[in-house]
Amino acid sequence: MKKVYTCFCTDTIHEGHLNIINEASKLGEVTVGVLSDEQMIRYNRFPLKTTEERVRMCREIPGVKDVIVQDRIFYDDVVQKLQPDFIVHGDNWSDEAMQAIRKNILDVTKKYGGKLVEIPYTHSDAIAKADKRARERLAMPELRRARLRRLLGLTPIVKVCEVHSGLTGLIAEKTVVVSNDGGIDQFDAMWISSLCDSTDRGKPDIELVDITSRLRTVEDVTEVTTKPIIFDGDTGGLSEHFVYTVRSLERLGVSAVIIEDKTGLKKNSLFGTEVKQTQDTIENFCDKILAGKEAQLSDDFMIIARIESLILEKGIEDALTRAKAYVNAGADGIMIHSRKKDPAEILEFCDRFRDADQKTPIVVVPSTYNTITEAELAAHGVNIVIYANQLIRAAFPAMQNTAKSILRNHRAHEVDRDLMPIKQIITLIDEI
Ligand code: SPV
Ligand code: MG
Repeated sequence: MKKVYTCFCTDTIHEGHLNIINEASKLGEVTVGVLSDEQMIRYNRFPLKTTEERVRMCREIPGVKDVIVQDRIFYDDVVQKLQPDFIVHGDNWSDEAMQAIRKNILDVTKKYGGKLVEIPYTHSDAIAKADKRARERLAMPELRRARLRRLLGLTPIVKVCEVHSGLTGLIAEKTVVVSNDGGIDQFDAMWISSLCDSTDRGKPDIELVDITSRLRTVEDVTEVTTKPIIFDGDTGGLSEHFVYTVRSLERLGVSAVIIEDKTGLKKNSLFGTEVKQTQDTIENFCDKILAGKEAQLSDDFMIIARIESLILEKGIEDALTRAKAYVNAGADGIMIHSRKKDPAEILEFCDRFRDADQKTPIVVVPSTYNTITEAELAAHGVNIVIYANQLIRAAFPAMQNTAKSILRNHRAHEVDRDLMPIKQIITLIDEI
């Protein structure tokens, strides 16, 4: 009997999968690989069912002899172990990630004489609808909100991209690449930055954009995405106001709010001591955290305390004292910020904080110390990395140069080669 292998990364079995099993069983005895949760989130979408539930689901498919967990998106390990005569896959190699997987299968099967059998993909309205529904379920507030905590247990470091609109939300949601180290990667979550939300409205980052407008941005993003959201709550305002913000964010399905320990007129942290900024007292800030935790209705929402001691040059001891106090007051995580180019002070803080506290998640925003890699941050105990402003910093110069070119040339012809084709912009929203 020949050995046949196919891998599923799905929560629901539909006629397309049944067709694959049907075709596969004509070739021999079928083993189904179930892609692990850890790999599903790098390559596909967040699974609605756990790995174990998906294994059970595949065991029930008639014609399946065995089910195993495939814990890498690339087939090398599992195929070298099983040495199947045939690997069966749909012929829907539509993007760079899928093509990298196909190349990997061809490379690994060549080594021992296995064969890739490509089955025409089953296109049907029912499948497309089921797939769309499954995606849309992920956007439901209860499901979306809980997923940040689940991500913390699933991946060495949660990668978060700044978004400030529906369009940037779609970029964070849908961009999947083959990374330079050969893996497949995508962002895990989104950051609604106060800097970028303000900048997009042409306003300074001084808590001038009111909370109702900020929540409108959250809604613009939630309407078209499914990934978890971390909201930049600035100082949180008065405790009496912060409790309303917490409830509103929970209702919208936001997973976490980060509030910073500053008071009075807030300025962007990256100004550091160049402008007047006042750090809150430990007591006041702890009271605010406590008020937020008491107001919170769901178990999964997180209030993360952001420490500005390094930004305001108060030193690591002060940052560590505050971190301890904020965790004791109920903070579900600590964000430590720095505007140095060198990550040394951040790493020292993380190492010392981790020595005393192995549990509380650490969040960092490496905007200035941007040579550090995610793996290095994770090695120092960091759990969440936020890329806080790169999308808007990319967009502004591109738009400004376009405006300049039109003015200089008294026409738009010269700049056209730098732009997305008209045909693409009118279909973009359906395609991305
Ligand atoms: C933001 O993105 O708005 C932040 C991070 O709060 S920073 O701009 O570095 O202060
Ligand atoms: Mg901010």
